[in-house]
Parts: sequence; C-alpha cells; structure tokens
Amino acid sequence: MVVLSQQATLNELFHINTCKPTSYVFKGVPEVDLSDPEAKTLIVNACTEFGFFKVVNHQVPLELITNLENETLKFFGQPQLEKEKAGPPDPFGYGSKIIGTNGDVGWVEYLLLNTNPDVISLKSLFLLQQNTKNFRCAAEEYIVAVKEVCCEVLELMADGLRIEPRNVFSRLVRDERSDSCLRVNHYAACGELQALSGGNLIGFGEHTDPQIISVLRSNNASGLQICLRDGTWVSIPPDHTSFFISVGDSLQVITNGELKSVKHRVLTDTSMSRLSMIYFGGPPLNEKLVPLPSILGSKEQQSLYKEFTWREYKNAAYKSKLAYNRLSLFEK
Ligand code: GA4
Repeated sequence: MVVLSQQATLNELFHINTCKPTSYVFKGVPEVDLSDPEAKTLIVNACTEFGFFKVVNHQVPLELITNLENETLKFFGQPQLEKEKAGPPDPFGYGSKIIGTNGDVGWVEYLLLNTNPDVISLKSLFLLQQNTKNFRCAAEEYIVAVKEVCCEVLELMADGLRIEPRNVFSRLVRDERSDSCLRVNHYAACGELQALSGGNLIGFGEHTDPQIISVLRSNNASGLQICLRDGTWVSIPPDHTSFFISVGDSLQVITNGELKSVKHRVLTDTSMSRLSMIYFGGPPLNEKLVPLPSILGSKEQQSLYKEFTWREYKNAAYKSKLAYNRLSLFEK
C-alpha cells in the first residue's frame, strides 16, 4: 500500500524524467596527479578526448572538504519549511526539484551560491544569518581552496596547449569580478521509487556547463554520468578523495572548439544519498568570449563563433532548457 506522503512523492515523480537503465561503468576516466611533470599533457589530452578528468593529489585537506559536507548535510537535514526560507532560487538560494526556470525538474534539492561577495542575492541573505554562520565559514574556506585547484588546472592547460601567458584562462577566474558560483546538490536515495518509476530516475538532467570549467567533489554515491564523444552514456565511479573536472562551454569558445564541453547528468542511487559540491569557474560578466588569437593563429583558423560577452551567453543559457545546445545560438 502506498502511504499518503509517498503518494505525494509519486505525483511529483510523475513529472521527473527517467532514462533507460545503463550500467556501463567507465574505467577509463583520465587521472591527473597535479605534481606529475606530465600533468599538462595529460590534462590537454583528457580535455580533447573527453572534456572530463579526475584530479588526484590536489593538496586540499580532506578535513576542509568534509567540514563543508557536514554543514551541508545539516542544512539539508532541516525541516522543509526551514530550508525554503533560503528559496526559491533567483537563481541563488535553495531549490527543490525545480531546476532553472524553463520547466526542468529532477530528483534533487540544492543550494546555489554566488562566490562573489559583492553580489548577494536576497534569497541567500538567509544563509548569512547567525544560524548558518558555520555553513558560510565552511563554504568560504572551501571556495578559496577549490578556486586554487581550478586555477592551477587552467594554468597547466595553458602550458599544455603552449599558450602564453600561462594565466590566459585562470585570470578570468582570479579576476575579482569573476562570475563564479558554488552549487551543492543533494540527491536523496530513491529506494523503491526507482522501481515504481520504471527506469533510472533523473536527478539532474543532461546538460553542459556554461562556464569555463567546473570542479566537482562528491561523496561515494554513484550517479554521475558523462556522454562520450560517440554519444554513449557511461557511469563515473565515485571517488570522494578526488575532484572531477569538466570543460564548460566558455572554454570551448575561447579555444575555438579545440577543447569541447562535456555533456553530463546525474541519475539517482537507490541505496545511498549523493551529495555533490561543484565550483563553476566563470569569467567576469563583461568579458568578451572570443577564441584566443594564439589558437587561431597557430592553425590559421577562423573563429567558429560570433562575438559575445559572458553576460550575453549567461542570459541566453538561463532562458534555455537544460538539455538545449546553447552554443548553437552563437555559432557562425
Ligand atoms: C548548469 C550549470 C550550473 O549548475 C548552473 C545551472 C543553471 C541553474 O541551475 O539555474 C541552469 C543550467 C546551469 C544551464 C541552463 C539553465 C541555467 C539551469 C537551466 C535550465 C547554475 C548554471 O550556471 O547553468
């Protein structure tokens, strides 16, 4: 018998998509040790082939990571009404099941935070209150550390592509006006709902990230899948000690398509809640996204894209559905 609360959940589920069960666990995720002298080459190869790789030996203390993880779990463990004081997302703040404003839904609840302290959304003001002080401190500490990993990876990437200066990419994220954000996603274990829904329940539907690069850390629950260049979806084995890096659309533009963004999605785990924290490294809003002259020059290429700013791209992205190929609007 389905009890009332479960009935409500089932009604919600009715709107959440499922996909064909896939069980192909990908063993070939490139692994990059940041202290390896070959790291720059491994990063470029991984970005060209997959737009995705794993960073090990990153020097971010596990304690700092688990501190934010614990604070986040405390936040998500509160009664629904309490959490909703930090929502609905505008796009920052707390959201549940509804992703963006264009009809996407998923089996997920989340907090989206701007990492630039000058841009405090009204909704996230709640998070600045006294009772969320520990959360805020943990998030601030985490952001400093993860931004460093992000910039180090971007600098190695420039080295690997033989582009100078080596901060061509990282300067966009280091800029004090950088439009970066932090997202924490909580995918509750879906248990028997999975079977009732008749397929794999979608936690977060397929999409590419609009920013330059994304740095993801999750607990040891499965769920993340990436789409390989041949269109096959594969599951990424979780690893709570490492960071997973994905190429975003903006990096694809700046490298004139040499590095391509990676389509990814999250399916829910039936037995274990998944918690992920993602840092999205973005450029300042007024930054023009154009292919680097050194990339165009080295191969005598024409730009594949029209000229536009990150603000224009972001606005277009936020008006689109998750799975939409947003870059197509800006191709020549
Ligand atoms: C995907 C990457 C980031 O999570 C995000 C997402 C944003 C949101 O959740 O509000 C978007 C999505 C993301 C791309 C298309 C639009 C906007 C939801 C959505 C349907 C915060 C971002 O920057 O773009």
